[in-house]
Amino acid sequence: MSYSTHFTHAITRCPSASITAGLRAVDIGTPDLALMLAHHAAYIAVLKETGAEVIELPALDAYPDSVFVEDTALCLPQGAVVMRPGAPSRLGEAAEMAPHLRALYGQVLEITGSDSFIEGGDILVTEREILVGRSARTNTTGIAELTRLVTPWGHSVREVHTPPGVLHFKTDCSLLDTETVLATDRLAASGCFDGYRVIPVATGEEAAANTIRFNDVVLMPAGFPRTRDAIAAAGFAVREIGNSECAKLDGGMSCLSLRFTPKR
Ligand code: CIR
Repeated sequence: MSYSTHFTHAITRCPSASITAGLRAVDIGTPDLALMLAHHAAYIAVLKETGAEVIELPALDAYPDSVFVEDTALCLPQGAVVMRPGAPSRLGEAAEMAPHLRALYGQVLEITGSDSFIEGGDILVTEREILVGRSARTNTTGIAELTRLVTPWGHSVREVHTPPGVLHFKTDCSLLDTETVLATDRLAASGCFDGYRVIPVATGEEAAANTIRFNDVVLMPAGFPRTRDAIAAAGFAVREIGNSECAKLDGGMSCLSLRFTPKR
């Protein structure tokens, strides 16, 4: 089974009432907690439908963005690496995640360098390599430290670029199967997916790029019919999830979970 698409476990965290103070590049409105909770529940239900065990962590009021658990860690078959988020208000979220990973994994490493910054949203794991996009949240020092940690596990890391003005590398792409990525034209134009099959996100639907392949389904944000049809036409089972509230905080499908098969 492919470790980049198939998982026995996921970790999520309930959105907190403090989500209204979450980070955002542009203020397009305050997220509605009740609606976000409903979307979050639908998301978790689909993960569970695939047979995975979902560990649902309680809300953390002290961290408005803590629902976006993906940024706190990188989970690989051999172990997990606790990240060092580049957003100062999010640094403490990684330490909150570490004990939950230690309970599941035999090996949990940490990014520790005071100059190292790296968030999970900038990391795309494919079956052959780990792509890490430099961004406003992830720097070369952080990428170099990650590389040192995961090379002994047999992984190769490739540093790539996140398009200017885009929060994370995976804001603009996702892995659909071991050879296929969904990507915006502005990202694919950089050539970073040469050698992969690329399904382009429909023009004007760039916010649909952040999907997740989770076991036999692709979860994608609702409201992007041309991209949905393109993914379905390529043979994937698509499940649409409301994402209007997370989108106000630049969040999408991948941000809401850590997906992995832990090894003891
Ligand atoms: C942030 O700016 O950090 C959050 N409002 C959104 C994080 C989204 N995470 C992700 O794409 N992995």
